[in-house]
Parts: sequence; structure tokens; C-alpha cells
Amino acid sequence: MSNIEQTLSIIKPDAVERNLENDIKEIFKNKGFSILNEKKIQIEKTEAEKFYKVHETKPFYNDLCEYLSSGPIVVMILEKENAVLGNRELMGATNPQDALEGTIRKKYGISIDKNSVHGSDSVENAKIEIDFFFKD
Ligand code: IDP
Ligand code: MG
Repeated sequence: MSNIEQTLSIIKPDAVERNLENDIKEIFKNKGFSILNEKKIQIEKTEAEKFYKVHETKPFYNDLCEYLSSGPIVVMILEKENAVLGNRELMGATNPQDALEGTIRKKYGISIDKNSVHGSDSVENAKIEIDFFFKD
């Protein structure tokens, strides 16, 4: 049975800054993801705080929100069969040092905070995150 899903992907400031936007989009397309919508934006720190609210008690929360709002990002709606898990697998582990060969974070990630991409972690959160950036 087919299970087409949508998920939210973000190309984070470290990757946009290194002009990796097109390379990363090509990786998604080559893996069969369709990019349904995309925009390059820079968000305010207060928006980053809302986006990452789930992490508000973590010691890295402030730095994380500073970082996500520090430069342009590319937010994209990706669609594919089982897109949420497929994107998480393609991204690789949060810490690029732990990411498997062939993943985006292994290839481009610099450190646990500058790990080049974000991806929704569940179908439910994907809907919330897509609405966050694309509902107007
Ligand atoms: P994820 O991006 O793989 O879903 P999360 O645990 O949701 O990882 O964390 C969100 C983001 O917060 C990560 O992508 C990473 O940039 C940052 N982060 C997570 N854990 C740490 C940490 O221990 N130190 C610094 N930054 C972290
Ligand atoms: Mg996460």
C-alpha cells in the first residue's frame, strides 16, 4: 500500500553559507523526493525559539536558536513514500561524527550544532512544522 508523506526539511545556515543549497537539493531529488514548495528566508530569534520550543529546557537551546536565526536558511516541503523516516535516514545522525557514510550530515556536517540540515522527526511534527513555515 502506498504511503506518501510530506516532511519539512531545512538547509541550515552553515550549509547555505557554503553554497551547498543546490548540492543538497540534488541529493533529495536523486533519492526520489519531490520538493513541493521552498523558500529562502532568514528568521528572527523569537521565531527560532518557537520552532525549537520542544528543546527549551536543553542547555543548548539558546545557542541553537541564535544559530538558526544567524543567516539565511532554505525551508522545503519534501514529498515521497515514507518521507519522514526516509529523510531522517538520508540526513544521518544529529552528530555528524556518528552519521553513516552516504548521509548528508556525514558529507557536509561540521559539528553537532552546525549539522547542515533539519528534518521533521514524525508525521505529526511534520504537519506542525510545514504549517509553521508555509501556512499564511
Ligand atoms: P535532530 O536535528 O537530529 O532532530 P534534535 O535532538 O532534535 O536533533 O536537536 C535539534 C538540533 O539541536 C540538532 O540538529 C543540533 O543542531 C542541536 N543539538 C542537539 N543536541 C545538541 C547538543 O548536545 N549540543 C549542541 N547542539 C545540539
Ligand atoms: Mg529534531
